Amino acid sequence: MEIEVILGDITRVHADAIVNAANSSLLGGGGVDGAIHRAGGPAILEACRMIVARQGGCRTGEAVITTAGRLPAKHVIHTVGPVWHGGLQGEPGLLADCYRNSLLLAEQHRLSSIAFPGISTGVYGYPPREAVQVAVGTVRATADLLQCVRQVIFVCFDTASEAMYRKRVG
Ligand code: AR6
Repeated sequence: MEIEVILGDITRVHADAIVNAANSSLLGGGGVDGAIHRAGGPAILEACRMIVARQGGCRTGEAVITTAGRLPAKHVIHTVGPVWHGGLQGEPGLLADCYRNSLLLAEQHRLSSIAFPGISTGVYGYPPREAVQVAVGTVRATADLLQCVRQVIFVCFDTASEAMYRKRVG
């Protein structure tokens, strides 16, 4: 599997799926979630509403897939990261679940490329360095289970997190 690190806006990434750092309502919010819904248009929210009607939202650590609307990506995988409460309330395991479940969902849909933002590292307050460790570690640990998914792209929104990812990815 190829792991790539880029600096930029995930809404502009041409991948089979981009991952959204959503909340459990799936009905939008700020940060990367707001940017994805703004750029992708109403089709994404409409698809999220159908999922909410069917299963009542999305729990922390889980992932669901929708259309990407007008985005250059083909699909959006929405996952809900943990809110950081100091690290002793299961946050690392829940963050790892987000990456693993997103990758497995991409695999189920036979997608070959997937782009991740730094889930939980914005308003949810997860310390970036620890989050990078979980992100890269979980992608590597899940690689053996994946046949279709060949390319994972970490999309960094600032140069500080880009440096952290590059150090880990090597
Ligand atoms: N492209 C790539 N990365 C981005 C972009 C972008 N366009 N915009 C922000 N980031 P956050 P969370 C980075 O707060 O912490 C929402 O309201 C940002 O710099 O978007 O998981 C949801 O609805 C940060 O590193 O997500 C939830 O309520 C990372 O994306 C809540 O925020 C994640 O920041 C989720 O909080």
